Amino acid sequence: MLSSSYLTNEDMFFKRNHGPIPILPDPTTYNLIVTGFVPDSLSLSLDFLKSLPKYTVVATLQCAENRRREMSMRRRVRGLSWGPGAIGTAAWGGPRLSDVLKLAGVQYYSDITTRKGRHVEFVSCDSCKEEDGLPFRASIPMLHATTPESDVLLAYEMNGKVLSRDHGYPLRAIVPGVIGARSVKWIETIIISRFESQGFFQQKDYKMFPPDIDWHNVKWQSRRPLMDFPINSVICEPRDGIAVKSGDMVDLYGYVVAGGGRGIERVDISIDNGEKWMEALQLPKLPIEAQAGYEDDPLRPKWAWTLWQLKFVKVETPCIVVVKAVDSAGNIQPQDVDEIWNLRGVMNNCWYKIRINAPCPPVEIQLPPPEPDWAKIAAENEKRQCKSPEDHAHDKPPPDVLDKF
Ligand SMILES: Nc1nc2c(c(=O)[nH]1)N[C@H]1C(S)=C(S)[C@@H](COP(=O)(O)O)O[C@H]1N2
Ligand SMILES: [Mo]
Repeated sequence: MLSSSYLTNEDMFFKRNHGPIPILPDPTTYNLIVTGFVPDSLSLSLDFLKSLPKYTVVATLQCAENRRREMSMRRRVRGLSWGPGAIGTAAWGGPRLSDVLKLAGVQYYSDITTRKGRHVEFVSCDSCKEEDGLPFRASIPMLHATTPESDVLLAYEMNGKVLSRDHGYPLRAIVPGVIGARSVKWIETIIISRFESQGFFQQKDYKMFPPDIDWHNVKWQSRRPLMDFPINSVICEPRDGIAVKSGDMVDLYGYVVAGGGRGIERVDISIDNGEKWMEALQLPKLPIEAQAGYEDDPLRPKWAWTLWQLKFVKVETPCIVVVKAVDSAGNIQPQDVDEIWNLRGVMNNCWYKIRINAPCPPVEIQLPPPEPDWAKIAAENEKRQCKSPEDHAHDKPPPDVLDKF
């Protein structure tokens, strides 16, 4: 279903909440606080935020836990067992973070003379057990936050509608091209800080360790918080394990996504488990109705996935179908999940495979031999005036037969 429309409907859009959805702030009294190392602290009402220039950015939101299940099948990892559906694409609407920071006197990274404000932290109002009941928080570097081209939004709209409770009403950060954990929902405060967020999800989760590190020897401080998500591609249709007659055609559909605003160079498909490859067709980035605002730039939106297809593919079943993609920086997907296995089960982007089975051969049903109709046989024997078996007991073969032995 994910690959059936470019923008993901809300009812199909994944939700990832580390705590219960908070009681909604009253939109009439809600204020976004901007504070920390800023020349001017701000308190901004929702109406004021809506009066700022509104940008619509089509961006794919992807949890770093997407495809964790496949990683866990190789060697168990802790966490939710996500298939390839912890991803979705929406048109997000709201002011740019860089515009709001400008109002607080933060122009560019280099303008902050003391260089104290190096990170922009978003603080929510939910309550997460990992934070001992405190809110979810995350930060991005100042340069990322103040560069208008990075399209970081304070979104109050999703696919043209008011942001729903599940997705962060009244206001959430959207950090395009970056793992979902930095797109903080239900933002109450933005803190300009010298340090990156010290929150649990920035310091003790959403980091990637080498395959030989496990829970007994993990040193959380030794790794940086994950930001850009990797090049990733998935087959959405057909489903794993369907049965197709050998020599029949199948149509393949899926998504491909690159992190950090990188484009897609190629989507490779194999129907023989990676021996030979064909290139899939990348569908136009956006359906026409969603292209408003992007007419001048055919490469836009760089922040969203591309849907791909490869139709009329003749398969000799059973077979294994594989997809792997290359982004515009030449990054590729690793062949084997072992290369990227990590204890948190994040950033899984290994080759995506499905099996296509041959239909089971038809089973021939063996009917039991029919029971002889003894009454009928007896009646027929009667008609022929055959002797009963007992009557033959003392029969002797005719002499000419005996002679032959
Ligand atoms: N306040 C808050 N923001 C949050 C989270 C959360 O638990 N609390 N989860 C994060 C994670 S891990 C992801 S992947 C995305 C998911 O966004 P969605 O639920 O709108 O799909 O929200 C992020 N923002
Ligand atoms: Mo996430």
